[in-house]
Amino acid sequence: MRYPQLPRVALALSCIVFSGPLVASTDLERPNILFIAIDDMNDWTGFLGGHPEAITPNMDRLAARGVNFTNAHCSAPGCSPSRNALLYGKEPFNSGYYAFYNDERSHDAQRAAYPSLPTYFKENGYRTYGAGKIHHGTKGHPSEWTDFAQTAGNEKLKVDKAAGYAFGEGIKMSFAPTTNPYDEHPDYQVASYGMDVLARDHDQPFFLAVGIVKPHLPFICPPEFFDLYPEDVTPPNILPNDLADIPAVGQAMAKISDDTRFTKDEAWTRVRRSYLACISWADYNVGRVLDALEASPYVDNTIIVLWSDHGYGMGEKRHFRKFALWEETTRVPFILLDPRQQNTPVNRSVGGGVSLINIYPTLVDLAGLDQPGHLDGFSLAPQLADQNAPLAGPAICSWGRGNYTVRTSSYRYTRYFDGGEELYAHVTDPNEWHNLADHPAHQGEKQKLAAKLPSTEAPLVLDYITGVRAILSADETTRNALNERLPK
Ligand SMILES: [Ca+2]
Ligand SMILES: [Ca+2]
Repeated sequence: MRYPQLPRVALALSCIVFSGPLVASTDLERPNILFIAIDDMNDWTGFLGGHPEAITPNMDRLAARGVNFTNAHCSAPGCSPSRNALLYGKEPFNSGYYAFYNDERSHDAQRAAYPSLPTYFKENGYRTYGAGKIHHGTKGHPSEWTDFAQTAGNEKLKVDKAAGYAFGEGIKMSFAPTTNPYDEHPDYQVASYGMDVLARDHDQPFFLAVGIVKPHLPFICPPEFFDLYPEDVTPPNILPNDLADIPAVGQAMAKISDDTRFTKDEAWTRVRRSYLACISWADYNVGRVLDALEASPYVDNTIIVLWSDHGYGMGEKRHFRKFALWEETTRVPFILLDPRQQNTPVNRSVGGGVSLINIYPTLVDLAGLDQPGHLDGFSLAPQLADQNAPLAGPAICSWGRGNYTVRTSSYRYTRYFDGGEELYAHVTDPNEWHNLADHPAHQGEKQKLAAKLPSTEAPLVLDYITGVRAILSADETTRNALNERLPK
């Protein structure tokens, strides 16, 4: 599908033919990196197939050309811990950054301990450019960036409330079309900055980070993107009593008050349609950057990585948003493309459980740099060469200290800090409806998966602990009980 009513959408990326001899990377100029971060995008994309009506032609084309990691998962289902893990290359259970850290001091502490991904490239001869949401927050730190663009926030945006839905008065919980011109939207500006950098002459390799913020709340974007979708978008598959077999900590993560307000307002369909519209808006802006790369002299020597910091619940298990350890919230879009690879077939995908923690070592590897000693994860270069190459480790996701889930090609196993467990067999139960943790026939598999969970845990770094609060949001009795058992 395309965006027929939009002025400029066609992408010729799928038509590009890469030609030339196969040359070892050490013989080439170092590759540039185009690093596209997306915020809160779950699998409701064409290339992941999580929603039948999702319209994402630009990312779909990128996925078809590169390697589509169809079973990719964040290190933590929250912006701050997910991005900290990815950008510093340390799992939360090794860094202690399990939770939300808005305070700049936490970055100072991490920077002192190990170089971030852009810092490492900068220290190794790259010019680093960024805009939008790369770390949690939209300010760039001078130690990391050659240049970091300041772009707009949501403050200028106006919404057509009559054409959508809003919960409360503020803009944060708005689900409606905007009335502003495109260029007043943050993501349009972020993409424009990326296009500008790609139009320049570069005499050094570059690392360009483009941080798209939609589909993060508020679910607002130009009306043309709402018009792509029917009023009655298809709801996800939901089992009414799905939460019943989930242990207490998991139930608390569901935050069913979020579900209740939309149910009461009969707003779920509008919320989901707005989310899909924002996904297409994000895709449109990603497409503008990909167009610019394709039109540049750098197209044959620029590695592209596209990822989202975590997934999103849309009413499954009575859960909305992130902050939980289920498939909807941990699974993310993740695409890698190395254009230096020759004669590779299109539509390659890797179905094994893969973590975003691997992005740092992978980019370092593909750029031919030395691996920093502090990194968790491993390079996915073997999977780029051969989609069936075995993976060197599992995908682990943490939410708060002591709560972990592991995802393999066919199972998810979760264990909470109080010992509560979930086990899902994805081959027969892709919606994770039936918790098999206590089922006698699955104890062997459960033990094997449990052995993959972290055997040591860094102490929780305490300064701003939204992550811990998130598991304290059930009813008061549960909350008090959980509070007693929280890791100190
Ligand atoms: Ca996020
Ligand atoms: Ca269930």
